[in-house]
Amino acid sequence: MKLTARSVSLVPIVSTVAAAALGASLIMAGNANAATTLGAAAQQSGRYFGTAVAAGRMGDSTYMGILNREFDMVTAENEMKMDATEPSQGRFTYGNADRIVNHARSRGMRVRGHALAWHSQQPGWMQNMSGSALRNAMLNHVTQVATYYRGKIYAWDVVNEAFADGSSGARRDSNLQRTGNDWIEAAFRAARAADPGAKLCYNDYNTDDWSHAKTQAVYRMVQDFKARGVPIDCVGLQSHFNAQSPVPSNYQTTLQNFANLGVDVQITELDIEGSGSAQASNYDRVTRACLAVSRCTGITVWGIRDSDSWRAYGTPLLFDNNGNKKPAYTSVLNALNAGGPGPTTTTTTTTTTTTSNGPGPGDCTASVSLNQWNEGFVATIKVTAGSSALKGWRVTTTLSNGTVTNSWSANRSGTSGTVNWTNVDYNANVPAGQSTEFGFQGTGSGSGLNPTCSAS
Ligand code: G2I
Repeated sequence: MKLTARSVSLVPIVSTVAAAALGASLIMAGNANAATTLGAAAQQSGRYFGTAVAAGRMGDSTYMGILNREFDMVTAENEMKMDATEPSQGRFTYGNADRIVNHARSRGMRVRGHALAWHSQQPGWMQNMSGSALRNAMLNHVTQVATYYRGKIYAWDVVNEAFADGSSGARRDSNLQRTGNDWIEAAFRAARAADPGAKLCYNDYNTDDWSHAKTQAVYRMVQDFKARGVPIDCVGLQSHFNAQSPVPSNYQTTLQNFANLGVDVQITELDIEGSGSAQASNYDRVTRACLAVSRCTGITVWGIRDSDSWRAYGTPLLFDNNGNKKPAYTSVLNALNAGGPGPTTTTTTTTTTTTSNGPGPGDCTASVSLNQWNEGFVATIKVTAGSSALKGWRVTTTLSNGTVTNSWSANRSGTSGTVNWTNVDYNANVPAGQSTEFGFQGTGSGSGLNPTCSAS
């Protein structure tokens, strides 16, 4: 970065503060402080950059190296779908999903859950069901899976691809749709009850062009849900683009219009067929559109290398088959580094406070991780045993300006002011040095919780 004569000559006529700001902006323009990975670059504006991960590729060191280096959000490509998690009715299997979730969380990446209810990739037993039996089976599936992952998922695609393509603006016909038009809101309510801390999204494709009937239909559903208090927090635009379905010129308008309904918007499965500078420029446009919309909270690409893609023939991703960065990668990184306003109506702050309770056996400490937005918060409290195992524990929190509306994995007394929490049966025993977590959701502010822990 060169300081030009023009910028130097400005210094004497601006205040010290302005001069400092000028210096900072020049440094940014010269990219001296630019982030060098997608996740870090997205974080500069409070956003995330994610990818789809396939459990079957987790033994591939090139794949894992790129995943661990570049991304801070993960979506299981197939492993959390209905056929994977409930292969026979009432028998839930989470092995492959857990491998992905545990890897992500151990690396500090967050997880988007995909997907709780969908007409596709249903297990065989569900494909043959109808009516109230199917409705109940679907709701049970949503409840069980969202409960199993409670506290671990940033956002769930609660319902995926429920609208028809083409000009009808109608719901897609499916066995789920035939259980009644309210199946979508029923799924959202079940998901909220099961995991009140997760953002709940409706996710679809071909909803990128504002003028399309399908986009308009999804918009009207979200508008209706917001008006009637159906719990929905976000809309996912899959954004699979190619020559037949290019990045629309009104893409940013679409993102903004959804956001204006009072939901977050996420680009959930981005891939753009093509190569070279044409592909790079399309990726640049999509990234900039998200950055220009304050409630566009993050972007996920649908795979890592071209060869990992569901449509590898279209070379639609940011890394080539050998794991090398493509021009598209550089354009996304540069666009992210150029920044944009962070989410305004939803600010996520994570604060950790640790309070110890003196030396000796049976002690514990408690720390809080707080996700605060304008109207409310979710607090996750971690209880860690001291030098000997806990057989039961009690945590006290202070809620000066907030009220608890929901809690999980602990017994509670009180909803505001001093609120006391004790273990439930299954998390009473905590081995020495190990931790367990409980959580709660509230309205107002969750700051100043200052948890203290004692053995009981
Ligand atoms: O089709 C692209 C995406 C559209 N939106 C929803 C996403 O969930 C969907 O992902 C794709 C996966 O990328 C594919 O990997 O969903 C496909 C199925 O709908 C996935 O394909 C399936 C194959 O159809 C199966 O034959 C295969 O066993 O992947 C499975 C696991 O490799």
